[in-house]
Parts: sequence; C-alpha cells; structure tokens
Amino acid sequence: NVNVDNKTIVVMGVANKRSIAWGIATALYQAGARLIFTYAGERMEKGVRELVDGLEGGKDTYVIPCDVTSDTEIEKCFADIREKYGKIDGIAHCIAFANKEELKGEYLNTNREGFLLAQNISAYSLTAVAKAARDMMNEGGSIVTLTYLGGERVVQNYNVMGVAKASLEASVKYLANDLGPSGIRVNSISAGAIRTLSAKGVGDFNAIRKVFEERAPLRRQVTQEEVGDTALFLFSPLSRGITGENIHVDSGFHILS
Ligand code: 0WD
Repeated sequence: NVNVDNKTIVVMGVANKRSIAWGIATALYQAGARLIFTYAGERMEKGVRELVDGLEGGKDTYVIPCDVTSDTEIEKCFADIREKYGKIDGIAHCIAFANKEELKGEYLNTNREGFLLAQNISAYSLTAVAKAARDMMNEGGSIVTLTYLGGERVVQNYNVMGVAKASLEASVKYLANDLGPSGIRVNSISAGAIRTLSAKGVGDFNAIRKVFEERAPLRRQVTQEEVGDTALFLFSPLSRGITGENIHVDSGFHILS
C-alpha cells in the first residue's frame, strides 16, 4: 500500500488523456495526493480542466499555466502555488518538445535553433523548475522526470531529442547532488514507447513500437498506468533511499544489444 496521502504534488505536462503525465496524475490521485496541474499555454487549458474536473473523489485540485520557456512564467507559477499551498512535496516533470522535421532522417541535419529549442524545453526546464521550487519543497520531497532510451543510445529518428534526453539525464544527477542535502530526491523514469501526442512527432514511431513488442523481454508495450505506478513509488517514502537514478519502465527493452 503506497501512501502519498497529505502530499501535494505538481504535475506538469498533461496535454490529453493519453499523456504520460495523466497516467502519473491518476496513480497519484488514487493514492491520496493533492494535485496541482500546470499546462503549456492557453490552447491546452480547456482540455486539461475537463480532464481534471472528471477526476472522481472530489479532492482539491488546482490548474494553472506554466510555459517552461519563460523564467517569469515559471516563477509566477510557483509563487502562485506557494501562496495557495505553502509547501509542496513533489514535481512530475513530463515535458518535451522538438521540431518535427528534426525527428527523422539524419541527426546531422539538426540546426542550431532546433537544437537549442529541444534543450530549452526538454532539458533546461527541469533545472529551471527545480530552482524555482527548491525553497518551497518539504524535506522528503521528490522530483521525477521522463526520459527515453534514445538519450543513452542511438534510436533511429529520435535525433535531437535523444541529445536533449542525455542532457536531461545528466541534469538529474547534478540536481540530485545539489538537492540531496535538503532531503530532496531527483530521479527519472525511462519509459518504453507509448502512443501519445508527442510520440506522433517521432518519425516511424510505429516501427519502434513493433520492434519493441517483438523483442522486449516482456514481449509487450508498457502503459501510462505502469509509468504512473513507478512514479507513485518514486513520490512515496518507499523509494526514500533512491536519488539520481534512472528507472526503466520499458518491458526490459534497454537490456538488449
Ligand atoms: O513514448 C513516449 N511517449 C515516451 C515519452 C517515451 C519516453 C519518454 N517520454 C517523455 C516525453 O519525452 C516527455 O518528456 O514523456 C514526457 C511526456 O510526453 P508524452 O506524454 O509522450 O507526450 P504529451 O502528452 O504530448 O505531453 C508532452 C507535453 C506537451 O504536449 P504537446 O503535445 O502540446 O507538445 O509537454 C508539454 C505539453 O503539455 N510541453 C510544455 N509544457 C510547458 N511549456 C511545453 C512548454 N513550452 N512544450 C511542451
């Protein structure tokens, strides 16, 4: 019985019901957490609010904007959360973006602008968010981000996003070292290929899914719910000795050559 009762957790990156962030949110909500949702921009607001309003159980929720390309917006968002809730216990960072044209063909064709865009939204944002939240996190707090195997090795078409994930995974380690003395843990989950809005942008994503299903030790896809349950573990005291870690929730695919 994993307990996150009385914990206040910020979930960043719900785009729709297929979002991995939504899998994490539902796992946390069912386990008793109080949730705050942030969305990328006005375009996203309606959908996120509808999803959140549909959560059963009537627990307190809060939905606010946070475009992570803006330091001002990040600061405003966390100041707003601090005013309403005081301290928080966790952040689920489920955000990434790269130009679609750069998620196919040769990595070599990445341009400077696209490279920096992917790094900005998909990697730096974790550091920016950790910085804004550090003073309002309780001891025992936990930050969880999402990564993919393409950050560790070459996965066809993942390209600039793979390089951003490598940067994100290194950030997890440096942040874990900075925040450890305050009793705050930072970890990532490396998820298997899951059909979401973002995943649609990756060239030949269906081929990646097919190979995954044929070769992964468990011979099946993973779900948002499975990633959600691992995130729940990482937000709960059960994982209190783990930081700077990258847990693969990928049917074991990462062990293959
Ligand atoms: O197979 C997959 N789907 C995997 C995803 C495998 C392994 C890892 N991941 C990662 C992604 O790289 C990402 O970090 O999981 C995370 C969540 O992605 P998702 O659930 O696959 O995709 P999606 O539902 O599209 O959520 C990503 C969201 C954005 O959605 P859109 O579709 O609008 O790009 O990231 C958010 C946004 O909500 N986002 C931003 N949030 C704040 N500020 C910004 C921004 N500037 N840009 C994108």
